[in-house]
Amino acid sequence: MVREQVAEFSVEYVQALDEEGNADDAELPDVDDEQLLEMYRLMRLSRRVDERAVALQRRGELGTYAPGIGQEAAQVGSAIALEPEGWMVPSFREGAAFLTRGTPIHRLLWYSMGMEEGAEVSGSNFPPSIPVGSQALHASGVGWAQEITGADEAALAYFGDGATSEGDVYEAMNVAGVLDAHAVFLCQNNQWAISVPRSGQSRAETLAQKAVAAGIEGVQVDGNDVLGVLSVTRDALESAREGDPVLIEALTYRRSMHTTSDDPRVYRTDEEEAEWEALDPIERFETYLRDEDLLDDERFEAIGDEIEELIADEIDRAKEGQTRVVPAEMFDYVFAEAPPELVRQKEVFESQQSTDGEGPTSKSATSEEASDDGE
Ligand SMILES: Cc1ncc(C[n+]2csc(CCOP(=O)(O)OP(=O)(O)O)c2C)c(N)n1
Ligand SMILES: [Mg+2]
Repeated sequence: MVREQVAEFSVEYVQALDEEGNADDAELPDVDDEQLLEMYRLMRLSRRVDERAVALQRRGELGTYAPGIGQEAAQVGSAIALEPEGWMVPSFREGAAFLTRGTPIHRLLWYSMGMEEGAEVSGSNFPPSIPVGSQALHASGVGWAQEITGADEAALAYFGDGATSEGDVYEAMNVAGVLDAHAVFLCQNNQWAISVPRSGQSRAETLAQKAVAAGIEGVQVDGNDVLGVLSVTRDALESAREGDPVLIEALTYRRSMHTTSDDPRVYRTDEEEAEWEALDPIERFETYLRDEDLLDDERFEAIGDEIEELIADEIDRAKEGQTRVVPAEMFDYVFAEAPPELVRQKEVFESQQSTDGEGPTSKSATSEEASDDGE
């Protein structure tokens, strides 16, 4: 009889900035001062956009919105690592990543206002993907194409902890491994999938180890440490460009609601929220920047003022541009030629709308009286 160990694995955890904002020089990525400040600005901008968007939804000016509050480091750090030519393949909570990739705020708002224009492919960014985990397969496809054409680029897929329980994500990693796809899979483990906690998602000690079955590398990073995320994602993209896909598990926390249709108070405790509040990614980075003499009170204020002004302008622009909302458009644009079943569903939907007396709506820009400053 033979009995021997035939495989073993371990998972590394990376952190460049600790919980108090102290840097580990060995793990610091190569970034200049200007880039550091830009990352900080993007993190604050994303948070304010989320706060304002939730306030707009509460006043009926926006549809469902999924804020990424608490996940700014995981998104900004990784999106900075992705070169502009690299493909971003997001899920539905990637506002900060979109902003980092240069998507204007009004376009993000249009998506939640029901304007198809908000879902257009822009630059090398895929539109948000609502079916959980499905976009991981799209990233494998893009990454495979890059391998075939010999492109020196890679695709970066975003998904959550909950998505790692979906077959799509396993399939995506597996096929990426087999085909040498230029793909990085970034799991933002924000501890919750709506009301299902991480412990209810998988018995696996880490989500990064889910890479092992696909034969690809898996690594864990402190997802509230923007510099650690940047460093790990850069390395992963470099490896992916060589045909070696990587799964990154970024440990973070969804500090706000799942979406504006959710109330987390019914399934989680104040103590847990307070614990993670103390680990906030923006404050940690701010401490680091102040210690490095890159940030003082004056600059802090100036960045905040500039952000408020930009968001106010962009909200106006979103409202002015929201000239029409055509719900039946949800049946368009996925297929070049709609399959018969979809054509049938669209007809039923449109006939129901006309009997309800609710045809395609036309909404003109409204001026706003109430305050929507999100406070
Ligand atoms: C295939 C599929 N199943 C269920 C849903 C409903 N749903 C939307 S988000 C979500 C939880 C996702 O959790 P996670 O992957 O951790 O991402 P997070 O929302 O935390 O960013 C579920 C179940 C969906 N959109 N798609
Ligand atoms: Mg989650």
